[in-house]
Amino acid sequence: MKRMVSIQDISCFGKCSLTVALPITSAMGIETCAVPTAVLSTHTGGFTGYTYRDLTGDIPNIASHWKSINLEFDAVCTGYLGSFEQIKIVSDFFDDFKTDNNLLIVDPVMGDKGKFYAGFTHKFASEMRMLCKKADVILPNLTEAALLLDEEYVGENYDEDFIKNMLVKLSRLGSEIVVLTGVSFDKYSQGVMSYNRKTDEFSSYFSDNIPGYFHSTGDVFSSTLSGALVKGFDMGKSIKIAVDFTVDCIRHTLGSEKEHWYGVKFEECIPDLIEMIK
Ligand code: PXL
Repeated sequence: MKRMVSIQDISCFGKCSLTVALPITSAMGIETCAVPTAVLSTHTGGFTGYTYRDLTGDIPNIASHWKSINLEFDAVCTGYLGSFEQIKIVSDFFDDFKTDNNLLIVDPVMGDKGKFYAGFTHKFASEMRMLCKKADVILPNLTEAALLLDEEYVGENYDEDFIKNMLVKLSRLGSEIVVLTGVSFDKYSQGVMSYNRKTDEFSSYFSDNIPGYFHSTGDVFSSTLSGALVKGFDMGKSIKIAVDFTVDCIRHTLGSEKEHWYGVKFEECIPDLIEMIK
């Protein structure tokens, strides 16, 4: 059985981060171990008055206990990190658990639609570059890519050459593979473009562009992609599974966006995911 670690917050209500990663990767048949970076009563995307308990100090203790019982992982995946200080601690966690065969996957969660999520700063973005350097795979959206490269967010004003150039620059941060999400060259389709620095190859996969904003779809995508890679699917197939499942979850939520504005109804789509990985 494959085993991975997911390092991100637990938002008790709101369906993102760990409450998305655990059920999705478990459904894929992977033993997933959680390192919660913070406990929030809800996520920060549209709620006010949420509680926030920082767990930075717990992470090194969890790591040293796990080392003492010789735990090993097929992948270590990171998402929302709650504080600037956590990036360094997660970087030490990578050093503790990197092996010759496992994957370090970083989703540099910082913002979307050209804006930082609540509480994030340019200082955080520059520290995040350091974590991306250690990763095997990074999964930024276009906003996070611009922040990592310290460039202007261009909105929808880009073409394929611009994205390819961005992918190459992102790979120079240090990771072998870059998967850029939320790429759309026309109003009908949206998907991802990726670049492998070792083989110098680009690839892309697009699905239907569904108008609207759906919270936490980045977390659904990154959990599914990480799970598929851990299961042993190649990058192309893993991207296809992750995009198709994310779009499936969005379609399933259409029509109930009013009550379900805070996250997609991924739970009802889990049987489809199990079919996709058969
Ligand atoms: O989905 C990214 C995310 C994760 N965790 C928390 C968030 C967000 C985005 O808003 O607020 C706590």
